[in-house]
Amino acid sequence: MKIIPTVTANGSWIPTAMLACLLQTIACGGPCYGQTEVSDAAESVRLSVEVVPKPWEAQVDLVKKNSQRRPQFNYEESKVPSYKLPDPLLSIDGTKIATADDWRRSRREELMAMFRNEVYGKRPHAEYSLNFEQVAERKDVWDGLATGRSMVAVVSLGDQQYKFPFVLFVPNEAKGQVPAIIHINNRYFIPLEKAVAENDPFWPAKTLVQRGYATASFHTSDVDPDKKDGYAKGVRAFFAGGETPAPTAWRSLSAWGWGASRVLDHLETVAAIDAQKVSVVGHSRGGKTSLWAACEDPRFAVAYSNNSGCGGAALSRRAYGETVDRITSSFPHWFCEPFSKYASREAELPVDQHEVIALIAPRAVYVASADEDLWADPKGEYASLVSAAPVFQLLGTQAITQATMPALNKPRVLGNTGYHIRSGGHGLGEVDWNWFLDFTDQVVK
Ligand code: GTR
Repeated sequence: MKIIPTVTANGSWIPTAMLACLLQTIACGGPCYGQTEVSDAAESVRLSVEVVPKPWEAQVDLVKKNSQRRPQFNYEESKVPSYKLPDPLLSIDGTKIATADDWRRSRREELMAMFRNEVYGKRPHAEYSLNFEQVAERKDVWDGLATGRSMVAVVSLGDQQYKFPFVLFVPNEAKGQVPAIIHINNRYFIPLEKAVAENDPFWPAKTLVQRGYATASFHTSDVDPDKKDGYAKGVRAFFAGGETPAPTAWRSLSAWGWGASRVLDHLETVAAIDAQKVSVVGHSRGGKTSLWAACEDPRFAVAYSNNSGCGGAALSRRAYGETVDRITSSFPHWFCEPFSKYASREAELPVDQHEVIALIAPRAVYVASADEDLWADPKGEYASLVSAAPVFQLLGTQAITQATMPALNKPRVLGNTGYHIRSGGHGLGEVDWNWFLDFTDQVVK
């Protein structure tokens, strides 16, 4: 048996005589590679080949439609001006960061300070106590697969309390401790009974348990109302005693991330859960939050940002889809005030969003985009992940470095980074979860 390298398409046996002809006629539509096994006896050829599909590009008609609908925003690749990203491995004073120690000792804090001062705001330093109340428990959900609990986090400052609810499922019959997933629900609160009765695709608790994970979910607005004028009722006002927030004080995205950390505080006390293996997951504004939550809290082992776009995974300097101008005027409660001064002056930002991803390294980060969600700039989300790779590498893990996008519906994973772009629009559903869980299985199980 000889092995002849060749280019071809399916997996069938053909006579060798046909091979040359076949090679001429196959239209690969992109680079192809593979191997052909030639059987001496049968004079036939085993074609075992992989055709590499084309990197993702935005659908032409969608670009047109979006450009017409929102002419003040750019959707055309040819109109993205060139930009230069700040180097995550270059300190403000010009020192090159050459070792993992340099990163940990100085550069990481320098970047954190810039993101706190300019983008997400600074969290308060407050001595508070934290308790968890169990409101309800069901030990036998899904035919005994899991125990479900309805919980309330109680944050106390003196005699004042701030409470927010969350729901937790823990697998019943796991061998050893299980990894867990904290879901930041930016849409609605899913109570225990509802989560048991319906496997909501946005937070498919049953699927996650079936895949061997414990999982908890809370609603963003229960921590800090997702409204321009919601401040007074949220945890930020609670900590500030109702005072007007300083321009650089934390805003809602950071407050929601803080909420995810409080849920993690609880998971650390659950014996069945391995608290070293907890992922934080969010979609859209929740995806912006999950990234920042993992920057602020190094206990998160994995961050998953789904269709997070501007202020999340997407690069601010890449002028495509949603802009700093638009996001800071539509959602002024998400980012601290200085962020808005970079509207139409993104090149002056001292940081860009690839550095949010870099701040999570060497822990795992998975970014997901959607084919029709051009507003979130899939290319900017992918470029951001790739531009963080030097930091993952410096810290001793592999990361995706390929500049070209993967094809539609072809997840790409390398080391502690993963990415996919799936068919369809803005949303978090079964397909995203499945690919994300495949990744998490590899990095934490
Ligand atoms: C959009 C917004 C995005 C994104 C999204 C969401 O309207 O422009 O930045 O976060 O909402 O959270 O659903």
